[in-house]
Amino acid sequence: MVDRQAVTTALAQQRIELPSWAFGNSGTRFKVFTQPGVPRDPFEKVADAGQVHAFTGVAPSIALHIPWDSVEDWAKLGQAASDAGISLGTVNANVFQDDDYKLGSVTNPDPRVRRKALDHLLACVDVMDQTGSRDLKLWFSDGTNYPGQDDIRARQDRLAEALAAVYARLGASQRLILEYKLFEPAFYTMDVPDWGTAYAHCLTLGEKAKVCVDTGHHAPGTNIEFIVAVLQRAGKLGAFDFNSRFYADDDLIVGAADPFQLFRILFEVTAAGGLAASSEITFMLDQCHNIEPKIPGQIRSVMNVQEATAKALLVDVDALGAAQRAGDILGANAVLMDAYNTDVRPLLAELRQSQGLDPDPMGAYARSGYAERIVADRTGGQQAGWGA
Ligand code: LRH
Ligand code: MN
Ligand code: MN
Repeated sequence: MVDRQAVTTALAQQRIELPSWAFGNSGTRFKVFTQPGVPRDPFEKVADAGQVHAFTGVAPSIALHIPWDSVEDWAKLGQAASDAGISLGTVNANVFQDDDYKLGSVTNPDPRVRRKALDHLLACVDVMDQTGSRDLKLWFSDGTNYPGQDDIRARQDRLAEALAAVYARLGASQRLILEYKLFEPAFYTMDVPDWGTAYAHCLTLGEKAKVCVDTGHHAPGTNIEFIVAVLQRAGKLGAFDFNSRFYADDDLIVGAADPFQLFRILFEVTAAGGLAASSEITFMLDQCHNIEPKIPGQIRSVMNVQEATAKALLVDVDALGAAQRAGDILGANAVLMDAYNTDVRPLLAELRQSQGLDPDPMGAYARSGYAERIVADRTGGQQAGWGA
């Protein structure tokens, strides 16, 4: 039997972190479509993220990307976040937008470039000291395009050296979260292409190093929930970057392309206790809204994660365990599918009402007039970060 009260409590405690870059203009390498009313600076991104939290109640922090979100006075940005009802979250480093990094950042054959990249990563920890952020998320665009271009093992050595230096700089409650990506921008080798490489580095580094699973960073057909289960079992699942993909790193709204996959991932997480208050997993979105409006895009994303989580929590794990022990293949599968096929929207609407929120976050935001206000007040919106 599923304990409905426990499901509601778990859903009420869920925390989803929003990416600052979801609020800025973005696009593909072909075209960035600008939208009226988008933020002109990090303060306005924080304000917009606050709206997503105000209408959903489960998105109380915003991840920053440095230098896209660099400000003179971090305390002032922290204050703006708290005024908007949220806090500053994960710091994402950026060593992928500089001509110097053509042959890599921390894995570059040139020691001068490696030093420059490492200095940026260390500066990001300085930022964390000021923002109070727990996590430093590292994604490296480093890799090679042609066989023989560079020494694969030497690049791993350089990577390990940089990671060790960053790790040594972390405070007692700070963590290093290493993100992997199969391909792009490098096409022959990426230096951190998969969870195995990320895991191996994190294992060497120690307890404060964990892996980030970006759902868009796998080959088509990859069983992501299996990766999640293995990492979580090893105590090495530090964060998710949630998004949807049809082809590659599409960064579409999470749960839009394949809601069943999102359910399967969240079932592994919840079954292993990953939603508990003591859980060390950060549930972050990593998306852009190239053609759809951004704040509603984020609200929809948060709701999609909530719906998949609710379904995952509704799995009758006792019945599932009994069927599994009995070797009842179809029975076990039916238990899982029963939960997936449940319409959880009324349950979530009730939860919101009990929290003093509108049961319909999308409608409530549309009615709030905020979208019209920012269009009137803001001119010359900022690009999300890349391609500018
Ligand atoms: C790389 C990535 C990484 C970056 C973000 C903007 O594809 O997923 O997390 O920081 O996109
Ligand atoms: Mn990512
Ligand atoms: Mn990505």
